[in-house]
Amino acid sequence: MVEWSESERTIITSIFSSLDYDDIGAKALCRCLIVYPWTQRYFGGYGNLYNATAIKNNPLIAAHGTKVLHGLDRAVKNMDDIKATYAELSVLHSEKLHVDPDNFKLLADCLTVVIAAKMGSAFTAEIQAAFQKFLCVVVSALGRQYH
Ligand code: HNI
Repeated sequence: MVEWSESERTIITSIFSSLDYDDIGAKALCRCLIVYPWTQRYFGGYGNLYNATAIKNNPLIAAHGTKVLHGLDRAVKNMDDIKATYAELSVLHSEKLHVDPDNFKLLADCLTVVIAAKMGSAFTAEIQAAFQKFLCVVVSALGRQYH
């Protein structure tokens, strides 16, 4: 089981409590689709993804970015059992959506970049370490039901 210090818990909760889900969610998903274009293959029904401008202006992508970020709320609220919290979501991504689990890490890294850009110098090394630890646990939990 993953151990969390009080300071890590405080950092994670405070990042999410002040988060603009629409802005950050859309930016993180857009960045992932632009920087790692092969991730676009899962969004074939989302309309125009022709280039970076099209992706950034696509309202379906923006809405899905918000949804993914809200998916992370569940991990924030259940930090001591992220594995069980994501069991169902992992099955969905594996068996129904057939998302390659390597992509979870790519999206997690895009989210880190977007949050770091937003927070600027407030994104200290300590905050980065806690945030990346959190996302690492999320990525691992989402990949648990793959076999
Ligand atoms: Ni993901 C659906 C959360 C990474 C492709 N995804 C969801 C839903 C949540 C979610 C929540 C909605 C489930 C439902 O409807 O019950 N996804 C997350 C989280 C991460 C993640 C927390 C990682 C941080 N998903 C990814 C990645 C991809 C991805 C990396 C592909 C590159 N997800 C999808 C697709 C759907 C999806 C595709 C279905 C979308 C739809 O329109 O139905």
